[in-house]
Amino acid sequence: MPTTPTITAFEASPDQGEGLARDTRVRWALEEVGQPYDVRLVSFKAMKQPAHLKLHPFGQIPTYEEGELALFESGSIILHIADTHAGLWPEAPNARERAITWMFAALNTVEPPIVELESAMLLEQDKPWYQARLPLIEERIDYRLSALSHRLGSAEWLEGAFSAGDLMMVMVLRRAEGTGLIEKYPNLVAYKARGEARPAYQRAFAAQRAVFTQNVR
Ligand code: GTB
Repeated sequence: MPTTPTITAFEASPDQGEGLARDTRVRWALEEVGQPYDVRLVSFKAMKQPAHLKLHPFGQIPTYEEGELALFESGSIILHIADTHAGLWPEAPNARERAITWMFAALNTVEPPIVELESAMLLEQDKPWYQARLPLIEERIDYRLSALSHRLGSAEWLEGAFSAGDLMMVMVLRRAEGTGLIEKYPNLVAYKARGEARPAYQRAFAAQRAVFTQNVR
């Protein structure tokens, strides 16, 4: 009997159901491959308690448990899901390796300056350097979005067929929504919309959204 995996997600996500926390990308991957899953919701306090720290040394979500296997880091979780199910690696030669490369690019090259911008906007608005620093971060994001836009060109997905690399990249682009930075690149806007239109994404989004709507009184 295959084990149903359990993931963790915020009990009360600060994004109020916008699907920006990193459990959504894991939910999306599970939906793409048709793998049912359970969710354990955790509070910010519980995340820092020993039981959760055993699963996630940095006291964060998401985590992934499947039988004896316990994982943290959304990238490693999605890699595992893609390796153990059909549907997230295209079939062309080297496609798995190319898709993994795009997963790393999303996590390691595109996402960091976007997260830096979020942090600055959230935590540094009252600092004297804020106004001067903002354009510097935006420039770094733009440099990466411009390169991504150039590489994608008029293609539907980054490596032919949809892959875990696209899943990760679309989720990272979502984090820059509303900054005006993606909007400069119509092909990236369309690429993100294509990802969001996938039925598996829609199911994942609805599932994380339900956590928020069911908690709202
Ligand atoms: N590198 C790890 C991964 O990819 O899994 C990063 C995990 C991570 O950042 N987890 C965050 C967390 O648990 C939630 S996703 N934070 C709690 C803590 O550190 O105490 C990041 C996130 C949080 C909230 C929003 N939001 O509200 O818009 C967006 C993204």
